Amino acid sequence: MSAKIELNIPENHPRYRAMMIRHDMIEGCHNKVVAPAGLIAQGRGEAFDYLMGEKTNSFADRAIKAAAAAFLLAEKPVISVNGNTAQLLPEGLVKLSEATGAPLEVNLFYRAEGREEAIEKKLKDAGAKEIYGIGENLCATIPELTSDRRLVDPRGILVADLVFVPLEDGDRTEALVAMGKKVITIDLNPISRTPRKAHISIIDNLVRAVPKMIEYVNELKKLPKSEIQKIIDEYDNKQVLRDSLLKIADRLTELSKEI
Ligand code: PTJ
Repeated sequence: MSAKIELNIPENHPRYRAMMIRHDMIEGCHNKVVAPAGLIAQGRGEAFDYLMGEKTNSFADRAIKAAAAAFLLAEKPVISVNGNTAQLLPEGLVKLSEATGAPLEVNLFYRAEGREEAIEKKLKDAGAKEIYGIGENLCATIPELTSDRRLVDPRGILVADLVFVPLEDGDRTEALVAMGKKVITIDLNPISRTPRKAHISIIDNLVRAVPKMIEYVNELKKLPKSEIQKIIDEYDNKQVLRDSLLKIADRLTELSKEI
């Protein structure tokens, strides 16, 4: 099967961007960066994005700001990268890593031959210099986990005090929280176990949230530590989750009136 898809989507199509991303993900699947199940995950994300108006809502903005603050106060932050995130926003992940000083660590749920290398190449092409979690460096385990996500880099996730796990499955989030680590996630599905278990849950699309997070990191860097700490102290993750569900409910009510 050819990896190239002939696209004929007019730029004025109302869902042009989402459709281009969809096809880029399919391309990523042919190139082994994205797991086949990653396409299903992308579709689920798209559905929730659609329900929330395909924009960064104020509850997501609050979480993005708190996440930026948490990165700045962490001693050993790490950015966990899976196939979907590597395909969706490789340059964004590299820039976030540079802005925060947090290394990128590849951590996969679906380990298949060639995937690790394909993701490493994707990140290196985007400018990454060092990537954790590759080859022989994948030699530590998280004992609380049984999936392949248990394999980690002893310099990264194993010893991190903060782990950023965008587009994650619930098991590892729970395990990382149980290990005493601060966990930040991005997940468009507020009902999913990951955002319910994480400390900071960004209910937004990765492609919008990460660039915004980089902006906040660069802005907050100029503040004294006490003010950065205040942002975290005042942050309420449960309220963010509630607001995101209410947003979906309100939007459905509005839409029902238009019919
Ligand atoms: O590359 P691997 O092998 O590590 O596998 C990665 C996937 C994503 C396939 C794996 O972690 C998985 O199966 O994840 P889940 O359990 O499907 O969860 C992914 C979550 O991300 C879902 O709740 C989606 O709604 C959400 N999601 C998908 N696309 C986006 C998103 N959230 C934010 N932005 C997106 N673009």
